[in-house]
Amino acid sequence: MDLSVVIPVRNEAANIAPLVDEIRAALDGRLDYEIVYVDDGSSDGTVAEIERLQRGLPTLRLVRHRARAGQSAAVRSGVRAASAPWIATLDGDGQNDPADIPRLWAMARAAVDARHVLIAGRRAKRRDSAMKRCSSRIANGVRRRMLGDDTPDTGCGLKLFARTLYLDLPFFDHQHRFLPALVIREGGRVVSVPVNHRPRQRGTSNYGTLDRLWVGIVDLVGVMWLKRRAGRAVLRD
Ligand SMILES: Nc1nc2c(ncn2[C@@H]2O[C@H](COP(=O)(O)OP(=O)(O)O)[C@@H](O)[C@H]2O)c(=O)[nH]1
Ligand SMILES: [Mg+2]
Repeated sequence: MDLSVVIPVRNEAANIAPLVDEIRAALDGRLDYEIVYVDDGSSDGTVAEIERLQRGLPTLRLVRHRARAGQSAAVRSGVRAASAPWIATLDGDGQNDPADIPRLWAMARAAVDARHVLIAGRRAKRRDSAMKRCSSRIANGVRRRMLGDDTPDTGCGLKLFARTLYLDLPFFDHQHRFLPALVIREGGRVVSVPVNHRPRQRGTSNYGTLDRLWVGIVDLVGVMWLKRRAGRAVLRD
């Protein structure tokens, strides 16, 4: 198997079937892949919908958390459960376009140090509310300056990386918003790629704006500390 597409979901019942169709349209016949949904205590029938689709699609997998642990914990559980050495993450609400995955895959395959590279989607034309776009632009600017991660958009859910690279990273809640800085801290590098972005068609966002602001500041200080205390060892050949 080449690739595991890991999708964290919370209350995305109406988005499961359309997204699975799009992933199949983008990857069938091109890659040997599986889809790994990670559900976090959804209450809207998300699990039943995935189980319904599993009957016709053995490469569709479901990992479940007993209680809500958050988007980052869901990504982590999905990567841990993944069968393939390469991972593509995708939001489950249809805002990320699976048609972009083959291009990220080709870039990873072309990189000499591919196992140490994070291919990060950059939402070229962001399709969110003005409030979200504005707060995200400010957050990206501050984070980029404070962490020097040279990544214009770390919040895009579409990313591709080696499973081993991700599992080496320190974990904390909301880690998924700091993957570029954490990969660079491990001696890796980040390639930002312009990708499509679409408005959410169904369901509602799991996030407000201010709830991410406060925890974002605390985490930023935390990652600055992690970076300062990296003490990374480079093995002698
Ligand atoms: N498992 C899990 N997934 C989550 C959680 N919060 C958000 N997600 C998923 O993460 C993706 C992005 O979240 P979304 O609500 O669209 O955030 P937004 O795009 O920033 O408004 C979607 O697939 C959500 O279902 C959570 O607490 N647990
Ligand atoms: Mg969304």
